[in-house]
Amino acid sequence: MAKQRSDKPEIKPFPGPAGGWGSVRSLAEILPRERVKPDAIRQLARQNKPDGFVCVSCAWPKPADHHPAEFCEEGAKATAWELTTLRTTPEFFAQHTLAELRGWTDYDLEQHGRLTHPLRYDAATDKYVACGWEEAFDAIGAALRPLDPKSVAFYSSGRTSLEASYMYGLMARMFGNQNLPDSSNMCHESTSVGLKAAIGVPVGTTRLEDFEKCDAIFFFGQNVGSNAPRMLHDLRSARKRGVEIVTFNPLKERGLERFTDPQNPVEMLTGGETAISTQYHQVKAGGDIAAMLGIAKFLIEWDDAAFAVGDPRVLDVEFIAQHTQDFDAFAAAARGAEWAAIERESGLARSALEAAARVYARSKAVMAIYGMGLTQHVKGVENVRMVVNLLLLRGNIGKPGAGPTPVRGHSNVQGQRTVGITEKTELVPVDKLKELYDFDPPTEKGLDTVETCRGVIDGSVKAVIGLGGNFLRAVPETGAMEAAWPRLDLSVQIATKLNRNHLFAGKVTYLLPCLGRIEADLQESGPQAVSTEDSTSCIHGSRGKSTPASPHLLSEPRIVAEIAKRILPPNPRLDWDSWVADYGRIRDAIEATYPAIFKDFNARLFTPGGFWKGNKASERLWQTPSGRAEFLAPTGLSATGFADEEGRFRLMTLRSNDQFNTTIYGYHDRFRGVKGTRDVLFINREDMTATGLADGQIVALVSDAGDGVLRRREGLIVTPYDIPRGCLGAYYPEANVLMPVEHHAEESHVPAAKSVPVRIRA
Ligand SMILES: Nc1nc2c(c(=O)[nH]1)N[C@H]1C(S)=C(S)[C@@H](COP(=O)(O)OP(=O)(O)OC[C@H]3O[C@@H](n4cnc5c(=O)[nH]c(N)nc54)[C@H](O)[C@@H]3O)O[C@H]1N2
Ligand SMILES: Nc1nc2c(c(=O)[nH]1)N[C@H]1C(S)=C(S)[C@@H](COP(=O)(O)OP(=O)(O)OC[C@H]3O[C@@H](n4cnc5c(=O)[nH]c(N)nc54)[C@H](O)[C@@H]3O)O[C@H]1N2
Ligand SMILES: [Mo]
Repeated sequence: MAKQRSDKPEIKPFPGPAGGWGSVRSLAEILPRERVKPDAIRQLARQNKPDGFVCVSCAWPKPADHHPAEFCEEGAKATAWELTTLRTTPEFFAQHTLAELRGWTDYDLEQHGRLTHPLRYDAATDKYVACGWEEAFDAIGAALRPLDPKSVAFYSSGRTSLEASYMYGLMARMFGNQNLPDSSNMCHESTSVGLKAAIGVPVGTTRLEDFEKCDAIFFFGQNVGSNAPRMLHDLRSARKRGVEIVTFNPLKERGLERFTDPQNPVEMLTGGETAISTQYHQVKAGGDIAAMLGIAKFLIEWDDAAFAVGDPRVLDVEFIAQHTQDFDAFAAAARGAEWAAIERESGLARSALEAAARVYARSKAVMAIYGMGLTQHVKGVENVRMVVNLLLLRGNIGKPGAGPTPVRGHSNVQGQRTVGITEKTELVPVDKLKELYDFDPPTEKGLDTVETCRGVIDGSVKAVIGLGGNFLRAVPETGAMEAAWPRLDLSVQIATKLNRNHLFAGKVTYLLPCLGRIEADLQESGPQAVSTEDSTSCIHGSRGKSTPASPHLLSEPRIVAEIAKRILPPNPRLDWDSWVADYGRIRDAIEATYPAIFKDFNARLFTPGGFWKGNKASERLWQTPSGRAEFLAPTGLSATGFADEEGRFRLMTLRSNDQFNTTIYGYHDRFRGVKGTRDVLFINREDMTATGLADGQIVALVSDAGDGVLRRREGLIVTPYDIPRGCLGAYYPEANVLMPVEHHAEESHVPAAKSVPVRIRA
């Protein structure tokens, strides 16, 4: 097995840009390491192209006029990860007990390759054994049928196609619940809640062409170089037009500093790079509300002054009067905020915020791009509302080149919510479902991710089905969750590779291997395509062509249909088999359920650049209770949800440049200069000295949530780093053991992974 953790990790600053030769070298390492099939390179050429496949990595939009190679280093890694020739077979499981495998790292588990056979857990030997598909489905049905539907959770991860997601949500509702927790609950749920309340749509309002029309971009808490690298092309062209990019991030992330386009031979050969951010503000973790309020305070004060002397206004007063609600309360909060408190909470000087406000004031069209640095806080929804407040001040929503631009995570995470993966009744066309399928859809709110965790821990959740993902590893409170998992009556995981969730068995446990999106999916009517929705609400078809990793794999729609048939009474209105035979029929059903969005779905499936599902807020039609866009005065200046105390730090749990969520591709976080390890604790040098620690010393972190629960992560290497004082950084998911399940965003329940209260133990 290719272990590449080293005993002597190397931690030193990386001098290069994002992209550039570093990304080419990284690819040259990953392709052989995954021992990809010979056709992988041919598959890469089909990535993100019309009639090709939609990249299985991030959700950044796929342009209509694509590059010759419309993929990035990270996308290529994701493709190679799926097209590896390595296999995790029944022979492998015959050699290893789950107890033993629990001692392996996430990297080693997945690096062993694709799952090949359906597997049943055998408690007597503590091993997985191969089983037949019929046996698995029958046993799953037999375990589920007697359970109270309310005690079953149907988790899904945001990679799953629109087709499989629609079937999965429908199956849960027909079974009798809306317990549909998904990865979005840990991710952009703060966006879905915040934007919906503020502007009436749960998604961003911008599209790719807005990059060509904006004058400024405000960029909060998203690590573009690692997590949405294709956006670097859009940022680079914007910069070349003179667009100002003002970034707020506690860390100096390389992709936000400078970029060399690996697809531009001149840049590559001459070492040319584009500086990305024109201002870089190292805000404290949890300090964005204060920072944005500071900017708003300047704008409002300048506007007051302009008004007094009859100068042109700084705010878009017409827009505010015509389109918004509660401006006065927000303006009062901004006027009333003290500079000393703003500076303290944001960690930024008043002069720095003034510089940012100047850019904002002189720009006619501003995009606000953001990611997990805003959503994963106790006040994550308020963070999102502050982004909207800022945009509304100058009418920066619903005009070209302007608007909120949340950067979604998984390639179809936004789409899942569009087609019914949600625990919230108001997001589901209940009447339509009733009319189409002649049943009474449940109306009681279902369980989200945090509530599912609570339920697993307190025993009220008795079965968990996971359609993709690595639930047990991605959630908070992993210690208690792992301890509680064996009490489940049923644990079913549908997956492509072995991960840590699979190593915890319930009383009845199945691990079901499925096709990946890049693989050919052959059903009765012929080869099938699936579809996804990107971050800008464009819907794309995706056709896999690569030979499946094993002849025993089933597609996700087929697996869902087989489970559905075992747990639901026959329904003359719904023939699961015919849907599986031809996915076009699933799309017809999606169209029938959501006619406005999916009109002529099958005909439009392979529209270059995707087809847009529309967005009322971008037309300045506000589907809010007031019929207007809503300002919201923040309830406080800090997003952390806890008080500062001597010795208490704000831990940010971070992704490296060499992982996709819980999938660890390798141990090289190139941009941050970390090689050979993930056991790193980033700390400000002055904090390191003040706490009496030394560079390279091994320490532990303990949670400091004040709830008396001992949560501890050992073996972290103290690494002095350019990070604001009082903040720490460590890698996700290894740090999740430190996260209390109750430490989550207030309205959205997104675990507050970007400021976890911790203490250092030497
Ligand atoms: N290659 C790759 N691509 C991915 C993923 C991956 O793991 N690997 N994951 C996918 C998924 S599911 C998602 S959700 C996205 C995640 O992509 P991101 O949204 O970029 O998420 P993170 O990597 O967690 O990093 C968030 C950034 O926020 C900063 N930050 C932390 N706290 C704060 C704060 O309080 N304020 C501000 N302003 N910034 C802060 C961190 O320094 C970091 O740069 O990427 C998707 N794409
Ligand atoms: N501390 C901390 N915790 C976090 C975060 C954080 O920033 N910090 N981020 C959160 C976020 S934003 C997210 S989105 C979640 C991610 O949570 P999840 O989406 O649950 O996790 P992933 O790591 O993306 O899932 C990886 C697994 O998916 C399976 N898989 C891959 N491809 C396929 C496929 O095509 N079909 C099927 N059925 N399975 C497949 C593989 O078996 C692989 O092991 O984690 C959250 N947790
Ligand atoms: Mo995510």
